[in-house]
Amino acid sequence: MITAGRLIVNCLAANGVDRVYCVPGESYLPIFDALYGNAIDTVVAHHESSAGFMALADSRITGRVSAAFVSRGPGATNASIAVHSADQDGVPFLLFIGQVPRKNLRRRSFQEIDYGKMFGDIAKWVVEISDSSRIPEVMARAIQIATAPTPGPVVIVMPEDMLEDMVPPTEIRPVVRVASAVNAQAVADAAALLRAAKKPLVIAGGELCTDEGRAALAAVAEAWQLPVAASFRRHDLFDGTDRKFIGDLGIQHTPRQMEAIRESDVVLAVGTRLGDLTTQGYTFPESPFPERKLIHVLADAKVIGLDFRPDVAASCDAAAFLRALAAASPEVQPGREGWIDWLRTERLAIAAWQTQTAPDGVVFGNVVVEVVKRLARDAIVTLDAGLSAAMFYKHFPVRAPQKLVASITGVMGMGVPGAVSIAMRCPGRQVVCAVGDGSFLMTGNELALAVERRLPVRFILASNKSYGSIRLNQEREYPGHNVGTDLAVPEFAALAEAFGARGFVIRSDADIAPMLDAAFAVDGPSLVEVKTSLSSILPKG
Ligand SMILES: Cc1ncc(C[n+]2csc(CCOP(=O)(O)OP(=O)(O)O)c2C)c(N)n1
Repeated sequence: MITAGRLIVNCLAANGVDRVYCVPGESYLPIFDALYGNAIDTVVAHHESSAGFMALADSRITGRVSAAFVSRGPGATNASIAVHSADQDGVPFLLFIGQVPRKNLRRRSFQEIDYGKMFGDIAKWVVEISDSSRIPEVMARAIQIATAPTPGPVVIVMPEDMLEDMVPPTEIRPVVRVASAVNAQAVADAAALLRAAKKPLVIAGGELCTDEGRAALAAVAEAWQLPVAASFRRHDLFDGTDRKFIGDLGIQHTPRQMEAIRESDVVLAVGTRLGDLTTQGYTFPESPFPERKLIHVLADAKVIGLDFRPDVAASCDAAAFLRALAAASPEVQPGREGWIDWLRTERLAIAAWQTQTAPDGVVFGNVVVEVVKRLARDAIVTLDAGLSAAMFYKHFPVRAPQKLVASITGVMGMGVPGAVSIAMRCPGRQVVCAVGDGSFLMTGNELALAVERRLPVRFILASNKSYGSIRLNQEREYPGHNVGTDLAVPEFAALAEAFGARGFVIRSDADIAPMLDAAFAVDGPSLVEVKTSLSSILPKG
């Protein structure tokens, strides 16, 4: 016989989980006992939000389910941010929470929360394991639900006394991936619409965030000569230097660019849930009845048709559909070159950068273009929230195998922990993290982990002493009334040194190249603090 805690860990191992993220709590000690001497790598975070963010970033790289363990009450509330992000980003994530002993349940006992109520709106499933004999079944169900389209978070609650139950050492079999067939009629109908299209456009989403998804997207765009937009913040789905790529659909458009995009007569939305930001508040395509032909392909059938009535709809693996479509006798209407060039010109107008100066610090865009020049062909860049991220979305043309990892939901705090877990997952690959001062001060303490594991991550920190993105909106809406957006900050390079990393400071444009070169050459983690201009990002005049 083995403990219930050990059986839970065995279930994870059998399903390919080789690393777990945690902040310890006395409420789940038998789990640690099972992890002791185990091949699973236990990563100890400095805050439960970071443990969750690290797991999410790990999943984004591996495509597999990830797991974090936290304690009840305070630990669970700290971790809730990652559950919300996993839900919005569609990431398969298991959050394990220690719970009060079964005899104390529903008595409002010490640090008790009813997690079904707490996570009811943001998790795909919340389960409290009160009967340890059901662990194999509950774990299989949890992983199946977390990984099924659209992937998302499952919360598993473990009463502490249950973890000590002795149970048989059941041999665990991993969950299976459900195959979904591509419907030949839907492919033929989509092909017919594309053959007649004068101004087609692809909107590609997160379901294509795999090597095979990217390859299928590239193949269909080439075969049919289709311009491609990524859904909100999914820039790394398509070669950013390809003339058919027009960036993401989201919040950074010029009116001229949106005018061009709205000219499209057939939209192939593939692997995307067509959320509010991608669809410009449900106006492109128009909800509920689009003013153009809509082909919607998504594994998650529950989403199709809710907001937009498609002309062709298919619920299947997005990459498989695209492979079939690429082979469905493509024909391209005359004038396609001009359509692609028009869209590309508007994209390049946004992506262009000219060196700027400002009286109150370095203009961050000047640094971004120099960072991009130093990125390796297989670099992985993690972004946090804020204006520093916005500059990378505009000015970093990602090309596979390069990757861009950021929370689609715009949460602050994922950049640093995400970079740390990705560096652990991908030794030998260059990992760069861009982060604002506000976001760094939320979870930047994971620098300690980067130092402990000697991870050569490059942290590029834009310090404008402000919650800059909010300040920008505040200035627009309430000019001069600046309350709540100034930020007290430390000397970040010195802070990095105190953690045991190397710290560098960019105070002027002349520092940019030498400081980046020095930081990129460090054997171990390095942080570049950029004394960033705030005035340059505020509304002019
Ligand atoms: C956890 C969380 N809290 C608050 C927000 C709202 N918010 C979005 S961006 C932002 C400011 C980010 O500041 P900073 O990291 O310094 O970047 P900057 O915008 O100055 O470049 C805030 C407060 C959020 N997205 N996530």
